[in-house]
Amino acid sequence: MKVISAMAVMEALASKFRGCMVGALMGDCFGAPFEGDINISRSILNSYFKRLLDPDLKVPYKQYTDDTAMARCVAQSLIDSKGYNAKDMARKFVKEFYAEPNRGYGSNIVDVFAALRVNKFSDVYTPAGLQFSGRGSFGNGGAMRIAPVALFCYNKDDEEVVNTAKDSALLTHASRMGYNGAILQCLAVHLALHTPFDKLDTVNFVETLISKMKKVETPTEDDIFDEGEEPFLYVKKLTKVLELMERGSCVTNEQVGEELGIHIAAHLSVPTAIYSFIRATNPISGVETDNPVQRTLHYAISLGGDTDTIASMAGSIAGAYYGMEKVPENLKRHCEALADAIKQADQLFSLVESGASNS
Ligand code: R7I
Ligand code: MG
Ligand code: MG
Repeated sequence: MKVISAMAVMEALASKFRGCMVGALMGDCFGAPFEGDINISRSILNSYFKRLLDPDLKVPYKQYTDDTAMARCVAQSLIDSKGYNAKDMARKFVKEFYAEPNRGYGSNIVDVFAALRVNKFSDVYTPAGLQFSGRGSFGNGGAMRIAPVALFCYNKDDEEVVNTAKDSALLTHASRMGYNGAILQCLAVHLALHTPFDKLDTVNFVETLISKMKKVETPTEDDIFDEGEEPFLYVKKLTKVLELMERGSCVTNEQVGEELGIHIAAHLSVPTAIYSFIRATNPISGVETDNPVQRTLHYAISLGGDTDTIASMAGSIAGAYYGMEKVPENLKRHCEALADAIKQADQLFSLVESGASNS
């Protein structure tokens, strides 16, 4: 029997932390130029990636957008505070936004930043609650930035993963659809981190997420559902993911768009990102690469719509599962602030390794 040393196990985990942060960054940087496009041809994307992979190519960095700008704040806040600190995280979001407002933020979240600035962080949750006539935003902004929470909570139980994901999302996204999307994305990254490379059973992966989301979405007596809002929305979406998986490689981009969504709403993008990760565990017709991380990004972007966010969320799950070894060197070097993503991944890993994140 092969004996794996404790050191090798820790190295593999550190690689998963890096892969997660870098996968998220790559999805954002490489997906951003296509945001809003519909059904992008696989051959265009083959040329796009082939060009980037050329070791001699010298071009400006692909810039990151709000997805990464906010994920960097989440990571830095967890690192600085050694835990979730609502006021610190909100302050970092607002400072970051006013320093660089042109990163493609959602059109409504900027009102939350303005209100937080006015109330001087005396009440960090109320501004998000007032969005959309008091229902809160269902945008995917809470989910797109959640990967560092999954890393920080590596050793925590589901209840703490869920609570930390929910609280951090509530700073900007008070709608159940918005924060539950963040919870699902966080659970998916967390599960990918805990799944050793080569031990992935894709059906089991989704079924595990379904059983976790069943608990999360069980209504309490205080829950009020708006007209048209379904209970167990994410459980239903994940069940649809299982159905698409059963249909195999004949599922078209149009069908994914219709049945799961490619939209900025969390419920129309988080399940799509999970499906992209799973679909790309096998070769995909027309996608010219043997590398599973690149395949995940390529496939997620090819779906169109909210490409930066869906590719970023899919990339963070893929990176958390495959680890940094599978991230193509010649791709990642084109991302703005790559070194920061690696540094934050290492700092989060150190917190987990030292036990500082357990206090
Ligand atoms: O969720 P959020 O941070 O936006 C993230 C998206 C990502 O794709 C980023 O890459 C960036 O492009 O934006 O920002 P919000 O402003 O809270 O939500 C985004 C959008 O979702 C809003 O501007 C609305 O168009 C829509 N939306 C809603 N529309 C109707 N009713 C969110 N909630 C509602 C709602 O309750
Ligand atoms: Mg963006
Ligand atoms: Mg987006």
